[in-house]
Amino acid sequence: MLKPKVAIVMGSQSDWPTMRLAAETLENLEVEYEARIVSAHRTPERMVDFATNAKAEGVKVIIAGAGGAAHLPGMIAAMTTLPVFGVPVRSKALNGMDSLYSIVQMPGGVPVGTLAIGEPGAINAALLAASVLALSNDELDERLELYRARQTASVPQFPSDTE
Ligand code: RP5
Repeated sequence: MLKPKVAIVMGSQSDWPTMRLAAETLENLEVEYEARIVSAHRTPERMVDFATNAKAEGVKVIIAGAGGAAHLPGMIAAMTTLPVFGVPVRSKALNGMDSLYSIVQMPGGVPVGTLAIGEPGAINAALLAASVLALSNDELDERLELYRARQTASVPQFPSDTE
């Protein structure tokens, strides 16, 4: 059976409060996704199985979130040519700087599109995934245009003293 076109994977249940923002963003854009826990360290065989089969199963974009020694996005990217967007989850010890550095500095040849640390990164990973899919989906492209238009309309022209 074909999987949804976007796969959201994360290293731990503890990443879900962050990665849920990616899921919610995709839901708002009516993009089907599947979210699952795949750990590079604790479930390496699950990771290999996921990364090596994703393309054949119909996945078009992978969003991978992890924190700390965050090898997950890079390891997945090593095993597939699908676009991989990495979300550095904010860690307790180093506030996500470790996650960011673990994901962003891939050697030339194995790309991971690295997003911002934490929730903004999760939201933007979903928007990027939607942008990729919208290249061949006009209706989704219109929903993305609408998302941007609403965002623009929500910004007041002048600051207010009342929050
Ligand atoms: C990483 O270790 C996960 O991506 C998570 O961000 C971090 C901590 O995991 P837990 O100890 O909370 O399961 O693999």
